[in-house]
Amino acid sequence: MSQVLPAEGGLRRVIGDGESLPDGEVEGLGDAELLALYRDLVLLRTYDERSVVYHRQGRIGTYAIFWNHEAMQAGAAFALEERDWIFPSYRESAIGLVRGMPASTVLSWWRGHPAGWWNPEDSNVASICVPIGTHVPHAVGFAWGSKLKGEDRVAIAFFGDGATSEGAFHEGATFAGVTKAPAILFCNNNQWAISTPLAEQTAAPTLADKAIGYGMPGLRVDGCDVLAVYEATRDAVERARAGEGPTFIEAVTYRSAPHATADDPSIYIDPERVEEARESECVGRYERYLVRAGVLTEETIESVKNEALELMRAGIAEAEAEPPADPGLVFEHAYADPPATLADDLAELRRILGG
Ligand SMILES: Cc1ncc(C[n+]2csc(CCOP(=O)(O)OP(=O)(O)O)c2C)c(N)n1
Ligand SMILES: [Mg+2]
Repeated sequence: MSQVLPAEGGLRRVIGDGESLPDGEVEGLGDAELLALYRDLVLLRTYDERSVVYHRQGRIGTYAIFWNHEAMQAGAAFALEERDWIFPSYRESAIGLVRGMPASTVLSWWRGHPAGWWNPEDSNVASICVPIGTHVPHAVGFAWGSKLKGEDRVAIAFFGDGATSEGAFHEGATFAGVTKAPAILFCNNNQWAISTPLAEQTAAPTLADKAIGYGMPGLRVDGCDVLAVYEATRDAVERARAGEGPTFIEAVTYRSAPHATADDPSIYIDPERVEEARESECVGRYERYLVRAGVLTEETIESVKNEALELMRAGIAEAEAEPPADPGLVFEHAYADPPATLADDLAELRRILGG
């Protein structure tokens, strides 16, 4: 049996600071790939920033902000092939965009409209999981099933630091280790589970330390360094494809926006840490890296950002042009045998809504 070593200690890093910290390189990534990754980052950032505005304007519902989580999402997804499956949490709600999912679909999801219920098989992106950690066993089961069927597919589950305290995470990770499923357990360690800090989540020195208990390697990476995230995920994908089983990746960042639009973090978070995190946010960090490397010009920056903004404008227009959903859908799939009172309740709801 292969030996599983203790988790990595330090954080993997590729991008320098333009001063004392030198820039590294990722083997196999040419200018075209580096720019494609930049486009993905900007697309996600633009989606996120516009969504907060749309929420404030009352055009979408409560929204889980992922500002400064884009490097984890874009970097990890970039290491996958289209045939590989992504199991997102609410924090990765828009990750389908990097697979070509229309912005209107994700915006419709946040509008609570059925146009946001995508078919997972269209882009190999599972439904957004709101219960914490319950999609970890889904992803692992999917990966194990793919392995049994002889398919060459990897499944990645994204979840937070808080999810590692959940039973579902433990069950999924145990299963992944035992079945040697081609799965990647990708933990966005933003150090908060709403208002619960990491120190109250675990007494383990690092979350990656948990991996050895499940018989899988634990990698630790700077979650704001898109290239380091990409490289670590690529390593995990290679292991999975080689039949060596799952990998746990802990991507470390510090949550630098509210948990969601309904949250007021000022009463619990450390504002200095937030300021620090915002100063070295992941999109600007990669942008400066590419400019230093001579891969990105001011002109390209502007056109990539304008393209993303245009996509969002078209996306919200399309989402808002959807005819209102039938309120009966709320009840349609809830009961095999609807209680007698439900018809009256629905009639009352239709009356209130003026339908
Ligand atoms: C099973 C379950 N318990 C509680 C909640 C309420 N809840 C929503 S988000 C959240 C915090 C999760 O934190 P973390 O896993 O670190 O992910 P993050 O939001 O930081 O990305 C909690 C407890 C839930 N959605 N599901
Ligand atoms: Mg968290």
